[in-house]
Amino acid sequence: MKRVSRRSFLKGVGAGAVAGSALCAGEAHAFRIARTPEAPNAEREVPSFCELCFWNCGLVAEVRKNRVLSLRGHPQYPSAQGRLCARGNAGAAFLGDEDRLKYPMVRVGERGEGRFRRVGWREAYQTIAAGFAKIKSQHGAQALALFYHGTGGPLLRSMMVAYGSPNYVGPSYAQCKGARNVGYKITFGEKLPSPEPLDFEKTRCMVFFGSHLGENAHNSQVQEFVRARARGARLVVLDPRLSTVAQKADVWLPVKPGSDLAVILAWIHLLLAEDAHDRAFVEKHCLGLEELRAHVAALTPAWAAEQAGVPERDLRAAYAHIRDSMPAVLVHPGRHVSWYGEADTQRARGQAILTALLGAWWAPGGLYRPEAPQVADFPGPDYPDLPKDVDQAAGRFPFAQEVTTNGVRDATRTGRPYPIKGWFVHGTNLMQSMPHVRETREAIAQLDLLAVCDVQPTEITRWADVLLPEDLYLERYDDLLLGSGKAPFIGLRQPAVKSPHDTRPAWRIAKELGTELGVGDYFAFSSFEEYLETRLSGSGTSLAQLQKDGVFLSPRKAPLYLEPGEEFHFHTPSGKVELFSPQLATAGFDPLPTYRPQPEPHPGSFRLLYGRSPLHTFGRTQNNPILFDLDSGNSVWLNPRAATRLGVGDGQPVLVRNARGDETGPLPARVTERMPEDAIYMVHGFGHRAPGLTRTNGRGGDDTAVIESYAVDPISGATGMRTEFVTLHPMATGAGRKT
Ligand SMILES: Nc1nc2c(c(=O)[nH]1)N[C@H]1C(S)=C(S)[C@@H](COP(=O)(O)OP(=O)(O)OC[C@H]3O[C@@H](n4cnc5c(=O)[nH]c(N)nc54)[C@H](O)[C@@H]3O)O[C@H]1N2
Ligand SMILES: Nc1nc2c(c(=O)[nH]1)N[C@H]1C(S)=C(S)[C@@H](COP(=O)(O)OP(=O)(O)OC[C@H]3O[C@@H](n4cnc5c(=O)[nH]c(N)nc54)[C@H](O)[C@@H]3O)O[C@H]1N2
Ligand code: SF4
Ligand SMILES: [Mo]
Repeated sequence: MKRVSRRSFLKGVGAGAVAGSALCAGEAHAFRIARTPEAPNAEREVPSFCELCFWNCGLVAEVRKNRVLSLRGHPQYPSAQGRLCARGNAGAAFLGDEDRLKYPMVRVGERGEGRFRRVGWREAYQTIAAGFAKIKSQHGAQALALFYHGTGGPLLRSMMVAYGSPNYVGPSYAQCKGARNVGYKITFGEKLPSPEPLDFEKTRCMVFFGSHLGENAHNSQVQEFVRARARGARLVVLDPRLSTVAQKADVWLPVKPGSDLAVILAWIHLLLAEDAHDRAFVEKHCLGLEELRAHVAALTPAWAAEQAGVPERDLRAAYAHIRDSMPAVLVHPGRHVSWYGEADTQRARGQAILTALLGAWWAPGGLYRPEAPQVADFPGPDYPDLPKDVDQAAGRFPFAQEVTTNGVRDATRTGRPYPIKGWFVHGTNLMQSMPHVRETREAIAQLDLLAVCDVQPTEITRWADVLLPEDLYLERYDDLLLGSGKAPFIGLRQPAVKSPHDTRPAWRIAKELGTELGVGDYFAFSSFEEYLETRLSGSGTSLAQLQKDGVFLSPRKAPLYLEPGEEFHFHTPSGKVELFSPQLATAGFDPLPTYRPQPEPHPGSFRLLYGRSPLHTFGRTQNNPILFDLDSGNSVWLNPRAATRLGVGDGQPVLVRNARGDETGPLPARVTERMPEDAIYMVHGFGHRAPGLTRTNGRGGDDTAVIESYAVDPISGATGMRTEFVTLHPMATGAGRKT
């Protein structure tokens, strides 16, 4: 086993007894950056924050010369609490990786072929600026779109907005938490921030729908969950798969995929039937109790148990835990919720309504009231009036809070409601993060210009016309981190080391390319230190202080909880918590969440479910030398009876195929009772088809490669992606892997 070999390897390093020749490439690399007892001492410590996922934990880098010796969690950062997760710990291994992007390039071969010529930054900028100017003159600035995900994105967004484009989009909305934010906004008038404002400290009962903590390794959330559980807080988990967190639950409900709402409605039925809901909160703050009561009258536990395929007594036992813990019940709103389309906003509505009835909104042990710190804007000209974005122009997604990646992709493919001809892609690998890869390719084929800014040669970079290499997060400044939570905080990203290559940070690209595009006035700072210092004026801290401390905890202004009886105007049309939603009714949607079962897979096929490895983030860490060494491929989780029917043994290589014939794999079957019979499960992010990622290329399977059917939620615009049915095809054990 890899893990064992690595552990013994590290022990060997400690004893100074490992022969380099005995190591695989990943281990050898790990050795170069591992902190060993013989390693030299650090010359300095640089506080900053992690970018390997968007929890953005504070870190402290131990640095000697131009080398990061180790990373550790920042003790004062609320998101880190003194620790980094495995991914964060391994971050420094990216720095010396020969696979990283090293200089700007322009395409010489066909798009998608990955053949490029090295150029200077000036030529790269001029090529993009000329392409964008041509598109703007022919089609208007709305024909340009920015896809972004990461801390560098907002400055590039300023550049695009200044240039006149309204189409800036991220997969973190439409492929992640969009439907949740819309569901909570419709109900409470507030979307939920990241980190989610979950009061683990005071909770008596936690309820998770999916939310596979421990595999989902959001650092402080995992630590707080562990402390809550150790303190005796109860735990209810709904998940068709026996996830890591489900294994720790008081009650695990192995619901049929997509049936969570039936269970929620039955719990609401019980709360109202027993008159156990928080009457004071509901009377003072909520709209539509009587409509809700009528709506759930027939939705009994027996009905829900049947719909969800779980024992009624377990559903009732879970309810009893919840009721007996009121109001200190933490109903996790979920994060990756783009599962089944419209049902996702409706499920989020169900979770929000349950939270309201429990009196757990802005209440101890439920959801607390988050607060973000205040900083100044950097002064600049007013932004131009923007044309309608593609979704507004098409009159779709009336409740969407952001423009959708899928909306921009559709407009690019079809030219409707208007053509999109240029994309700037920063920090998102659209080939893996958006379902239906063929549609992404069709869209790219319509582009006059595709510029990509990345740090490593992932799939999307192969399609670029111009490829800009960014500094790694340990080498650059970024905009301030405005951390929301119990304690609002300001975090600083600052360089720990200097890039050894011809790479640049996003802020500099925004300023320099912006200048080339004629919008340099928006970036009128002579250094990024000046920009940061200006933004920090009046914030209670300074750049010098942040450079030293890394983080500033600013005092809260509003109380953490809503006081019983306190007047509060919710930001909904009625000013109340809308259990019944008149605005959904007006727009033609169910004003109360209505459960509709998901279709069952055809005989012989499986619903494809997916999730996280604690050792990887999406598709961005598989090639990291240390993380590759620790977890170098995924498997297909499959129920033993299904495996017997197919004649698949544990560990046997299989291909995963959809109805269209798209395939991924081979990857080993993991035959386990932890799966239901009609679904399979894969960790997302493997199965790379990018030769430049020399370690991970071709390893494992890519769920996205076989997700063709996806369900667009007409309310939020998000794409449900657990709607794909696939078949499994065993291969002879030891079959070679496809490249
Ligand atoms: N290590 C690591 N941690 C991460 C990330 C990462 O890439 N790596 N990414 C971060 C990001 S951006 C996000 S959005 C989150 C995503 O992580 P979560 O928000 O936890 O994602 P979910 O989709 O809720 O969880 C996946 C679980 O849902 C279960 N599931 C599938 N279908 C259903 C269903 O119909 N009902 C129920 N109740 N469960 C179902 C699956 O079996 C699986 O256990 O993770 C974050 N944390
Ligand atoms: N099938 C399927 N699709 C999914 C998901 C899933 O579980 N299954 N998860 C969804 C979720 S929850 C989310 S949030 C999205 C995530 O979607 P993405 O954010 O697109 O995630 P990645 O695939 O990791 O792509 C990240 C890209 O950014 C690059 N990168 C990393 N660091 C930097 C940096 O510092 N600067 C720059 N410029 N580039 C950088 C990486 O090399 C990589 O090319 O995917 C969504 N799509
Ligand atoms: S959870 Fe892990 S990968 Fe994410 S920011 Fe924190 S340390 Fe980095
Ligand atoms: Mo996400």
